[in-house]
Amino acid sequence: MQATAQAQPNIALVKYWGKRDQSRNLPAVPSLSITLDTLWTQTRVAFEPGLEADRFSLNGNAEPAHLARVSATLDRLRELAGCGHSAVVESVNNFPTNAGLASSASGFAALVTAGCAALGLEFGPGQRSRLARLASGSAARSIFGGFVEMPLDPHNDDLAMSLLEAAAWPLQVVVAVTSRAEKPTGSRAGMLQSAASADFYPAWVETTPRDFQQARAAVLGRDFSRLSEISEHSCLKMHAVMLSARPGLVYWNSATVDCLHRIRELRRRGNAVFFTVDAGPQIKAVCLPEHRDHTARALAEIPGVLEVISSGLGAGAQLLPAIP
Ligand code: 2P0
Repeated sequence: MQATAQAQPNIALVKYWGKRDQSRNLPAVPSLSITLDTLWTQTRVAFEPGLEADRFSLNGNAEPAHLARVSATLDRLRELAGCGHSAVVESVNNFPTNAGLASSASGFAALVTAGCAALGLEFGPGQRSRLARLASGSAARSIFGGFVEMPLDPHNDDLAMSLLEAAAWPLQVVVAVTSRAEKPTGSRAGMLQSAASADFYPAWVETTPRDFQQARAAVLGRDFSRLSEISEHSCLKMHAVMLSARPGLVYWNSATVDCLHRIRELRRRGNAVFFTVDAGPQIKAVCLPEHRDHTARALAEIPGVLEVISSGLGAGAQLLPAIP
């Protein structure tokens, strides 16, 4: 009754921000993402008869703050499997947690994949994506590799699905880490605050389906320049919504802004690169492979950039062999 799985974070190029149904955790807007390969979460789940309550550790430390969401996800799996045992969940991230690097995406995708296997639930990626979405909207996308879309489904619960395999358009991502601190406002709280108070939120919900369709077409047509334009627009529009909340949500620091300008300068000088920023201060530069090293060097030189991590596009969540 144990299994270990690995999942990678994904970076949204058309962002998910806001929910149309909180209890079913359904997004207010469609989203499109790329799954990374260098950053990962590995999670071992072991259901143990006689254990009094679930236990959760991250990087070797007990994490009571995250236990409720982990247990809620395990409860859904236990119900499906007819199992009453509590579980020990041990997770390891090889990147900063809760700092805008999509750790909840890789974390819950790995948890669902390992938890299903440990309980003998032989679910395909669609069913696991649905379970992951209930835990965290972006986690639904990390079940899949490469380019992933999550359209809105007006009749059913939304499911993420593969749009294009990683090998079909092997973009690179350079992540500039500008802070390792946990962000002050988590995504879930930030989304609720935005929906409740941001003047720009209705425009966001109205216009994102158009951005999604255009980004989808750009990916299928391998049109980097069009994808750059739409992705930067979606990112900046999401941050405009955050800034227009009351109180305004400012996830950037000065290095974030310096990186953003540097990436636009690199593009003006002929590099195929664009930026995106999530609910945190890290900058992600998405580029063609031949422009990766130059981009990484340029971002590493910016004061306030603590670390630069390069990644290709990777696979979806998968089981790992048991550690002997
Ligand atoms: C995204 N983010 O599309 C956007 C961009 C953050 C900024 O999806 O409430 O942690 O668990 O469904 O998945 C982060 O949202 O939120 C997120 P919940 P989640 O990647």
